[in-house]
Amino acid sequence: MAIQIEKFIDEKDDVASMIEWLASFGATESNGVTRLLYSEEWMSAQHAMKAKMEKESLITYFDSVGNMFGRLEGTDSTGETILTGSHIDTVKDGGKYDGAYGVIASFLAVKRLFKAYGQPRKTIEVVSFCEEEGSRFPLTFWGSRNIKGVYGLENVKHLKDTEGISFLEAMKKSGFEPEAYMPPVRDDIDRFVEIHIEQGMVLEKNENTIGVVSHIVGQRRYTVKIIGESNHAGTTPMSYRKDAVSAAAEFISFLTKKAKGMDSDLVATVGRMDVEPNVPNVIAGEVEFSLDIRHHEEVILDRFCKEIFAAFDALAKEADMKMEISQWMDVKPVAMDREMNRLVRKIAEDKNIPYQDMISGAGHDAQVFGSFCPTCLLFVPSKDGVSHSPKEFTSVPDLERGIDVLSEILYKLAY
Ligand code: HGY
Ligand code: MN
Ligand code: MN
Repeated sequence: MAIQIEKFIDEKDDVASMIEWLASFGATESNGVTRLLYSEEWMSAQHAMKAKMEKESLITYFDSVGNMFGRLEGTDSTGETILTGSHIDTVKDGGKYDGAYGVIASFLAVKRLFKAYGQPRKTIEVVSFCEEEGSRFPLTFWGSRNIKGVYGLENVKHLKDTEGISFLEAMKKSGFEPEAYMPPVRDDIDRFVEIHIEQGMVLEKNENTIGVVSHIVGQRRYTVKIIGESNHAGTTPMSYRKDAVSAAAEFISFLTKKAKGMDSDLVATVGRMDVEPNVPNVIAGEVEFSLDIRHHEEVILDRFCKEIFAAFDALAKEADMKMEISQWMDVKPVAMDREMNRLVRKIAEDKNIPYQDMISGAGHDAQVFGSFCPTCLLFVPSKDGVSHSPKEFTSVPDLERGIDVLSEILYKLAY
């Protein structure tokens, strides 16, 4: 895959220009971005970001799964590294800021610190994680979970995307040879700092600019398959049908009512649905849908999942249909580091930037690191709380104040 990146290196390096520049890799007609793991757009974005970092004299490199790093060596030889960054992949037709802002902000913060103070005491690395969303293959946090040794090739060798392309094929095609895979586990990461758009409406509603995340919710994702019987839409009486779509509709309306009734912080989403044979005059023989369930308390997640799957089982039996449930994500709720959050609040106060503590309803790479090292996650506001959409937007002043606070945190940690 030929990567032509020279033309990108001399862009202006202010945050607004860089957001637009990075969004040009995978730009969609609706002014959104689709940059799926190991796609051409993904590859070009990683290489272009790498070239930017090289231009600022960072030592850049890829690990064996496509995480890309820009390293600013520290003077002391403890070997400990302060890692900062976010993910480069996006959802389909997503926004320009989700993940990308964190990579760009970390790069601009380190560039600013290097220009102002030279070499840090502790090494700082900017990371552009290869994948966080789970939007191409049914697996999330492929980048950060490799760095923490939670994932390896074992977890992906059977996976295929919706076009039937295997994970390993896609990995190889984008230049990361599975045969050459070396577990990119890092044990030198002393702290991890991520800045990200909030993707919700809390900060905007409360007129705050910085969100100091106390916890990131736990998340479980499943694929539910209902096997009925396809038949003629005109000649099959209602009582003789095994209609997979009407069964799925019953499951989903049960699930939605249950979620609303159990706990105001519980969210349950069916985002993807495939119907077979998916034609108007045939009763659906099969339906497969995704399930995304989140809460910041494990005990609520457990209770909700137990109750809905028991009910699904009973509904399937009653309708004399088969049901298969496969779980492909189970991320625990994770608390962020209190010490680092105290530092963030102090910095925001000193800079007169309005802030608040909050819980993250979105998943982030910070929750992978949070169980291994002191980690903090900062938010900047999302206009109207919209995200995972081309309408995603954050104002330039908010983007810049986020970089001000991030620069200060990195200064305190590494200089
Ligand atoms: O889906 C999420 O929570 C995140 O945007 N990956
Ligand atoms: Mn994200
Ligand atoms: Mn996202």
